[in-house]
Amino acid sequence: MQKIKNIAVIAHVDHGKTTLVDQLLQQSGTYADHQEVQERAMDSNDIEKERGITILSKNTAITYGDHKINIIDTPGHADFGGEVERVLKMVDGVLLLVDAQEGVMPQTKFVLKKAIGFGLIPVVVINKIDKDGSDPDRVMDEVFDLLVALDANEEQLEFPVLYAAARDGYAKWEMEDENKDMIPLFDAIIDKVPYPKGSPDSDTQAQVFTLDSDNFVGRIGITRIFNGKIKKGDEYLLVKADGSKSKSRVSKLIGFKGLDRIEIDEAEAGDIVAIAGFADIDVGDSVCDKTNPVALDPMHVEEPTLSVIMSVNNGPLAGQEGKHVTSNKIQERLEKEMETNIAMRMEPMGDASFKVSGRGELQIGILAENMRREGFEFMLARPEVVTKEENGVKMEPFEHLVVDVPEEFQGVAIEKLGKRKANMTLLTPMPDGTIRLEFEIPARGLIGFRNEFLTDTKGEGIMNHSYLEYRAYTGTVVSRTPGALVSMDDGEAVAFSIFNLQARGVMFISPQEKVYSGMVIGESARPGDLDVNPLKGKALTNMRTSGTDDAVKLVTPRKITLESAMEWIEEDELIEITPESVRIRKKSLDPVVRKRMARDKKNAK
Ligand SMILES: Nc1nc2c(ncn2[C@@H]2O[C@H](COP(=O)(O)OP(=O)(O)OP(=O)(O)O)[C@@H](O)[C@H]2O)c(=O)[nH]1
Ligand SMILES: [Mg+2]
Repeated sequence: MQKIKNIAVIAHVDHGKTTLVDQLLQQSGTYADHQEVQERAMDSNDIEKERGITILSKNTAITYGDHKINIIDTPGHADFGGEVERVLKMVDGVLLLVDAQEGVMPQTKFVLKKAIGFGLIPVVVINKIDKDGSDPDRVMDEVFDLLVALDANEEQLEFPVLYAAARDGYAKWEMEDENKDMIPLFDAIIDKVPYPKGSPDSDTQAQVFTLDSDNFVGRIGITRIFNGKIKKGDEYLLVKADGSKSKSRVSKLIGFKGLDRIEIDEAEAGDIVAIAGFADIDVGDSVCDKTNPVALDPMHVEEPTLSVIMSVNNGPLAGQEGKHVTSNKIQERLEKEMETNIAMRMEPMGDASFKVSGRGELQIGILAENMRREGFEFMLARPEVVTKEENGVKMEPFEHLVVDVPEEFQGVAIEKLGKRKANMTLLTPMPDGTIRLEFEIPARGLIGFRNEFLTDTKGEGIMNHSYLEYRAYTGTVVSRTPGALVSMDDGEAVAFSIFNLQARGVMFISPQEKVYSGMVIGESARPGDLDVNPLKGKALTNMRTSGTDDAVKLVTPRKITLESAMEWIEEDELIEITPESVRIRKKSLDPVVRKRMARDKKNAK
């Protein structure tokens, strides 16, 4: 029987997980000599590469001595916490990375809490010790205190600790030790992570934790085998979360080796493999012995906390840029997403609209971004938190928020967050002279906050948050103050009008861009919406947009991205998303209707 170790690498966003996996791959000699490998090799999809973040957890395998180590790299961003939750059940140990300067952050708490809950003993890696501001002793204390706060048992409190600079390729047991290689970390994995339980001689039990597809064999389930064996060509019973069962033959069995996948004939308890041949295989399904099936517990991950209405684009420019624009196409795509993404939900709402729920704006934003890249066109409304009722009390999700600000911005940060119903729990002066403020805040209070915070702190503030728990509803929180500049006509924007409108606020559009009546073309400098005309053209004499002409200087417009729009919009606005454009519009394009609505709202107050 092969000696196997299964580990997941977990941490707050950017603490160096994927970089560490790079080094483990390289230093284990898993790559062939001539193999060219990119930095952060595990971040393989386009959006991951573009943004330098991990979105989907991915697995790889290395050999070290006579051991095989299966490693799952997980995302650190709070919105993808569901990925981490489901992966933790598949491993027997975790490497918990903590940035030697930033220390314990909101998502460190979230992932460690889950790991402790599964009974895992973390191998703590204090990473980035090469950084100037690093303070490994302080960070080590923070990790210990966190484990105590999470009710870790005695065994877990005796967690091993290493100090590392993943980027520079070394890890060591003591700060005084020489900076050499990753061998101490490999040894820690071999010594400290328990071997898989289960037996190859028992009846087969395996569980799917990720889906993949292959052009030749179709759907592939990446599975952890807990008991027994899986053999190519043999028949197994697939048991779904709802208890339904179906028999199929394994048409292809795939093992992992570094970034490669290799066809194998057999795998046994403890290993992680990919199987093909089950047409409707899903995340969470159990693959069982066909005569004596004992299904594993279906996977539970925390429920979504944020939802947004996605609907068919019905604006005047609809259908001009997208390939898939109908309600049917959108529904099909969303249903496909929900099969693999167990942290998200989708519900048709009628009227060609769907409620899509997830962990946060980024998770929903990434789905929307993927869809527009695939040629979809649709609209999104303002994100809303998912409330629920418990014993007759309305509950809403709360987040743990950490902001790091230079001292002079401490006052404004506390004041603004106070208005958003945040409750300060901790204030810590950091070694680099900044102040770390910690809060508990209703998730609602965070919608649209990032922008305001960055402006208030002149771009120097850093904020991080992560899901805490549901608590009693806290009443209204403030939202965006500035109104919108709304176009009152259809056509192409004219430089001269934009030039004149600049005094009224910040523009979102450039000359020649298509606009329509009811489209939001800028942020007003004052509260309350303003209908404006971006088409009023003086003849284009003596005017250029290239900036070479002194006659008209246009300020660069603020770029509207999918995520900045989700942060910015109000309840009566929508984002129009196509493969080529992201526009903001009023829900009601008719100015008369809007006026009436505004008046009714005012009267209601
Ligand atoms: N100074 C320093 N920087 C590091 C070290 N390890 C990683 N980094 C940098 O930290 C940044 C984030 O690294 P990643 O490996 O993408 O971090 P991650 O934890 O995988 O991030 P997510 O998957 O998005 O949560 C990159 O710019 C790395 O080059 C280190 O040891 N020292
Ligand atoms: Mg990563």
